[in-house]
Amino acid sequence: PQPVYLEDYTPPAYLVDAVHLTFRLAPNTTRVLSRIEFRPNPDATSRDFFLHGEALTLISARINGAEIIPEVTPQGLSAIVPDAPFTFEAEVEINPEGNTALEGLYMSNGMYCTQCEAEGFRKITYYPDRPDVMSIFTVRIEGDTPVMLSNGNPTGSGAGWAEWHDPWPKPAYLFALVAGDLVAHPDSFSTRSGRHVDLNIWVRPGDEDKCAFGMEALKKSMAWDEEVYGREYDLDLFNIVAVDDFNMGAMENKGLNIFNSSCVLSTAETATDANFERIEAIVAHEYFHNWTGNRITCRDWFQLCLKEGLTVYRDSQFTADLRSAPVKRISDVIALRARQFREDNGPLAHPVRPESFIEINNFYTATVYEKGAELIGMLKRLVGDAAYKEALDLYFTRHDGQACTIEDWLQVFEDVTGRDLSQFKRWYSDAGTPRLHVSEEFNNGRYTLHFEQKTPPTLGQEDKQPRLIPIAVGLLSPNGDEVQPTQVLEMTEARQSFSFDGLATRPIPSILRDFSAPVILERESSNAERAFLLAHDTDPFNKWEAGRALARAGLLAMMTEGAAPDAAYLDAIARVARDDTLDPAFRALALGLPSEDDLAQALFDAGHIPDPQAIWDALETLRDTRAEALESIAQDLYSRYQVTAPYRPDPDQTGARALANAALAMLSRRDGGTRAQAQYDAADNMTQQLAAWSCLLQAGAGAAATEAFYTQWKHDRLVIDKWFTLQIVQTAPDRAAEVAETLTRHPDFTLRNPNRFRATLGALTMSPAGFHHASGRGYRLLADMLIRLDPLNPQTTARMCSAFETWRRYDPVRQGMIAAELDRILATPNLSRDTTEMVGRIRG
Ligand code: HT7
Ligand code: ZN
Repeated sequence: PQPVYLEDYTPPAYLVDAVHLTFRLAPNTTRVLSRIEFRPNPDATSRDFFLHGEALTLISARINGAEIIPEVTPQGLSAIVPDAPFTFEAEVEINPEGNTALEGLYMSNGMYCTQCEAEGFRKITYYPDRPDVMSIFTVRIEGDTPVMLSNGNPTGSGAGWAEWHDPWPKPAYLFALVAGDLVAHPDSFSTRSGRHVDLNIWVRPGDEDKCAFGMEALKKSMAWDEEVYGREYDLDLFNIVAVDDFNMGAMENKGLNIFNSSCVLSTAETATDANFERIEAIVAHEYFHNWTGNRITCRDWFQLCLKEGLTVYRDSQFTADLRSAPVKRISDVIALRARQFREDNGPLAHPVRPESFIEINNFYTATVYEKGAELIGMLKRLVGDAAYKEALDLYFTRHDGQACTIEDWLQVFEDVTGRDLSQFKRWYSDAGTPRLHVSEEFNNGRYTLHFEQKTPPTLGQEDKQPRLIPIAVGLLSPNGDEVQPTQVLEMTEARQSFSFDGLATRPIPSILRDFSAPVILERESSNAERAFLLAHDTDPFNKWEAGRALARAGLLAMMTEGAAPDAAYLDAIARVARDDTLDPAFRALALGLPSEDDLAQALFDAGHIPDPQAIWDALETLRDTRAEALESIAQDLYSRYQVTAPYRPDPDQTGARALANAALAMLSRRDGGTRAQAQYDAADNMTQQLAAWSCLLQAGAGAAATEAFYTQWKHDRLVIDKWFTLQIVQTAPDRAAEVAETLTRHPDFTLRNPNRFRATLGALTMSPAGFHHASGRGYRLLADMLIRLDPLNPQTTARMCSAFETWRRYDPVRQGMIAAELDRILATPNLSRDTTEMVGRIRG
């Protein structure tokens, strides 16, 4: 397959004024009748008429009522058409039941549903399946299911049929249809201009009691978008449907969002605090797309970050407003480093706006989403809150109803501020994470920070020009007072210095506060200074960062110098744990340790070959030592932070449970799991039950709970996903692959459900010491399963291949084993385009 290039963009030859679709639903033989009103695009450079279409059986086609015999290939249909507006009609047959790729129209547990982003509509009917062709959709559904839904507003229904009309022009990727035996959890919302909106969450019968939290999240999102961005909802109806078999989290189809059931269904008994928070964020994310994505969409898929980066940024703001802003920022940076920095540092590195792709589904990445969101945050920091608001207002009025580019986005900021943002644009075009080196000097009351920025070469981008980096800096005096409040330095050169005058003593700098730019900060520091910042920094992010750096330095010394666990770290972290003035959720985060992957990269950067088992051993030693050193603190926290009130997934209770369960994890290393067993037996919610079971497994005392958990929850797919995952992540490295392999033979394991595949194989890759075990069994198992999954579901297969992306940092034996597995995958006959592209890029 040939790559597509951003620079080759040409406008569509024909525009679509209206499209009428009729679906005659049948599991294996659904008929789709289309009537599409085309008109030549005055801006086009060609008059060739081509409609995308894949896996369709063409029954008939007509132009202006006259039957035609078009030229049909596996990619689509071409025909000779009039040089004036015309009507194109077609009838095609498709097979939803046989569609295991979960793209286009497919069936999940007897329910018909669609997934059209990015290029799935072409599996439903012949159409110009590109986001810059926006049209008004009218849909008729015929079938024998009780509920039949599509986008927009219902316009009529009767026995065996329903009709829908969406008044807002949209690209085909936002089309949706759902039909099945569904029940609604209804509610309503009044917009600030007084529009009454009916809201529903549609679920399978039996799941009605799992919708209340998602519905509250939806109403909060609607109110927040009005208040913060001035954006109102624009239809009389907003539907959400929960689907069990889904490739990703959720999809923002106009007026008919479709959700992976794991991202919307919840009860106290079945979902953890983390699940609740994720559900709230995803409901918000999809809702926010109504303006950033749907009303203003992307001109082409290279512009994906235009909607995704902005919408991730908006959902982060929403969570920060509703919950704790510092805790949200720290959690986001942990995730950014774990997924995006890792991607940017390996063979899958690509710009936030890629310049070419073979399969667009492979570019729904942490770089496009999370780094894309970081770019919005940097812009806001650079122009200030007021100008950001003005620019967004201008964006919404200027581009409503359009398919836009990153140039359009940056232009509104330039117009509002008068700034030239051409240097900032490099953040969109250049791959790789900049390394920001800093050294300092103090002379006669003048303190100077010398910065140097360098971005390592990435494939096809050898030399990188300096970027505009906003660096938020504060200064502390040695007694802990802040002598320079946060100031944003704008670095534009490869090397640049900034001075602060009038200082009585050499200050301690707090650099990159709030993680003001997605860079790797390189600075010589001492453990004493890290402990000082952990104790005194007024910036919560850098306070947490100092603790993390202290832990990492200690772990690296253990691995490279055979040092004992660092007493300075144990001391400093004990002080944080005991400090009741600090938010419990912050303290729980501070008690976290660098991940195995994080340490592997740190070792690699320091010139060592990381040994996954040695990393795991060092972490275990530190955890054991810390459990001993902090035992009485842990006892105190565990008893004081028990939540006795009825379960609520709110920030206060969530923070208290996080801290108490961090304490339980320490205590279980001392008491063999006695307290964890008591918590397991008494738990009335999943957060407490899962935390307790996890501690029991860790303490080697989890067998009874493992059995009891399965017996209690075997009827609930989402909870059983947790059962698969936890057993694997809590198994010691030498047996993790074996346990995962055994679970792939469990009767509840299936390749047809992406959640279950991720719960099992994804869990193995989340345990680096197990996945990278010297036996190579982890690599073999993953490759075997990817080869089996690929013919069924290429999208999920390709995404999971990224487990191999860090392979070049390991020793020659591991590299040899991984290369052999990658080659085995690549040699598989009929390997999908998705997986071929991913494995090819990883293999290099
Ligand atoms: N815009 C959506 C991205 C998406 C997707 C979702 C579900 C299944 C397949 C998908 N392909 C692309 C989700 C979002 O970012 O909101
Ligand atoms: Zn999105």
